[in-house]
Amino acid sequence: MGKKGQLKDRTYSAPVKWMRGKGRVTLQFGCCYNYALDRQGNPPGILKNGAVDPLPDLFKVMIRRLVRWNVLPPTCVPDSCIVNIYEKDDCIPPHIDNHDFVRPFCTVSFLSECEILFGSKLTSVRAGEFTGSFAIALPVGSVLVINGNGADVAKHCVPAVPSRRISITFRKMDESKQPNGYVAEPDLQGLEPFSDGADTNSSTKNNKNASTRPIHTPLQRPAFEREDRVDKGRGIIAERPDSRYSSRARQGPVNRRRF
Ligand SMILES: O=C(O)CCC(=O)C(=O)O
Repeated sequence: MGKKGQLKDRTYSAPVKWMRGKGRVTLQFGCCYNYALDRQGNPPGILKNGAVDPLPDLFKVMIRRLVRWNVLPPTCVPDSCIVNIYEKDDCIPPHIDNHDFVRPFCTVSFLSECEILFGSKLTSVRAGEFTGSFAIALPVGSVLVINGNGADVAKHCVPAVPSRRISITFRKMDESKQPNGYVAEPDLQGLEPFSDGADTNSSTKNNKNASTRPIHTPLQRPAFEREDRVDKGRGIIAERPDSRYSSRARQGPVNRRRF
């Protein structure tokens, strides 16, 4: 749809692949932001007037689950996201997510596993390859929550990926940074996390006629609730959907390794 021009101006972006590691395709929903100063002189951050499409319904389903399953707090219900489409050897260079977005935020991984690298100093060793102090695996279907020092002190990057991969990074905008004319999504308001054993679905709580059938049945519980990997000191929480996928978190210098 992006290629066919069926999306708003700033939703789809496909930079020219002028060297290894460059050229990741992105789709932005809810708002458009710059990683760096652009040709029009807009500084890094959320553009006040960038025309993008609203969050697709399926992404709103994911957001509701992220909050109801306690992955993100109800104070940080995402209202925007970026989809990164990496072909083999594409990367995302070291960065700290702009403070136009509140913390925590999270990224969900699809199609293939790769690693994300964290460190206050991430060094480029050659096109698409970096060294840093901490690497964490991002298995298919995993959710990585980034908060605290992991979001604000350490930079992060995804070095050149071994094969096609898609990630969706969900973030909530700082209210003062919302684009002009922004209208909050009505179906993302009033979300509350489930509490164990109770049906705290807000539509059930607020609507006396709503079904009282518990919707938090064992089958619907996410398997990864039992498989969390938490590194709260660094502000990084990784959750994986099941144990089929390997999980590795490395500490200490990661030297001249291809990630
Ligand atoms: O692809 C990823 O998992 C990370 C994406 C990311 O860092 C970003 O969108 O700012």
